[in-house]
Amino acid sequence: MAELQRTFIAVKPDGVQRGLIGEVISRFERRGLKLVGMKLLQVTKEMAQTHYGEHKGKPFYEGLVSYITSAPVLAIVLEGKDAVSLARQVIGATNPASAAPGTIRGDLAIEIGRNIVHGSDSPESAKREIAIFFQDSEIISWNRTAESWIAE
Ligand code: DAT
Ligand code: MG
Repeated sequence: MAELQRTFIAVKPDGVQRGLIGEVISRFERRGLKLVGMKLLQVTKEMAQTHYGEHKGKPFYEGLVSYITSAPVLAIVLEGKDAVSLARQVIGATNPASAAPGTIRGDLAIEIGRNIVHGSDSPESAKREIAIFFQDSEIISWNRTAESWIAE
């Protein structure tokens, strides 16, 4: 039985600057994932370092932190059965150059350092990342009347 999960998604500065916010949200909505949290924010260096802590020390780490803090980010929480892996499927492979057509990165990007969108890689990462970006009170539990047409 699929597990009800929440996942953290971010439209990164390149996606915001390129006017792709609507396009990205639309893909998750159309897939059937439910939006339960969303806000535009300027990510601080401290938040970026916490969020990307697992990559500290890697050659791309400093560039990654400066990229993610370079312009506003749209932070999103999605909910649904197996939401974490479903959202990763919608996003596509980390490097857009090898991401499948039909995915966000495969359709809209070409380089790994400008891959438009972040998605949590596990339910544990999702919990950790959501806590960096959202207060509990900013996550809205709501009843979607179309639910039974999306999931049995
Ligand atoms: P993902 O964003 O698909 O979860 P990740 O967690 O491995 O990928 O890496 C986080 C981000 O860091 C990724 O979206 C882009 C950047 N990145 C990862 N590997 C990289 C590399 N080899 N060179 C440059 N940037 C990289
Ligand atoms: Mg990751």
